[in-house]
Amino acid sequence: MEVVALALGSNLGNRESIIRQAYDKIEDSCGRIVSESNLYETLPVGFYSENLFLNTAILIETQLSPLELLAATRTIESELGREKKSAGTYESRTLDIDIILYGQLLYQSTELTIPHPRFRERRFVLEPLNEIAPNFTDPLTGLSITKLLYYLTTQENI
Ligand code: PH2
Ligand code: MG
Ligand code: MG
Repeated sequence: MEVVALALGSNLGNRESIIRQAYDKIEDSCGRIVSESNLYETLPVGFYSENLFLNTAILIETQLSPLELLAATRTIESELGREKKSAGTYESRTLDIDIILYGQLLYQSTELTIPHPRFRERRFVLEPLNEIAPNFTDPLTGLSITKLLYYLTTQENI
């Protein structure tokens, strides 16, 4: 059993309802949700859209391996209306579920990197995660979520 941090984002459709439905499906196919952040409304980062995101973070306990978890979350994304993405660029989506941390595991393959390679630069991930797991350690840097958020904030103000 591992404790895993997932980040969810939606900027198309009934965002809150989609996220709540995703929670139900995650409990059915991935594992028990042990904690949920509030919903954060955020501007799209890395691409232009008029549709704001709702972002959240959750902690789950799972028996699934990283690749099994990736497959399960991809299935939930497509069940909740996510369409195949065009290569290379970000676009609006009904639901994105990203695996951020998987216990203290470092994992790399062609399909998946854990910890998520860009989460340390993303306020829309760190802020919700800091609400529910401030002391979760990033195994790559050895820093807590609170410290990563603090460093991101100081960087933004240079
Ligand atoms: N996800 C992205 C790219 N940009 N911006 C916000 N605000 N929230 C997201 O979840 C998000 C994003 C890639 O998955
Ligand atoms: Mg993402
Ligand atoms: Mg994703």
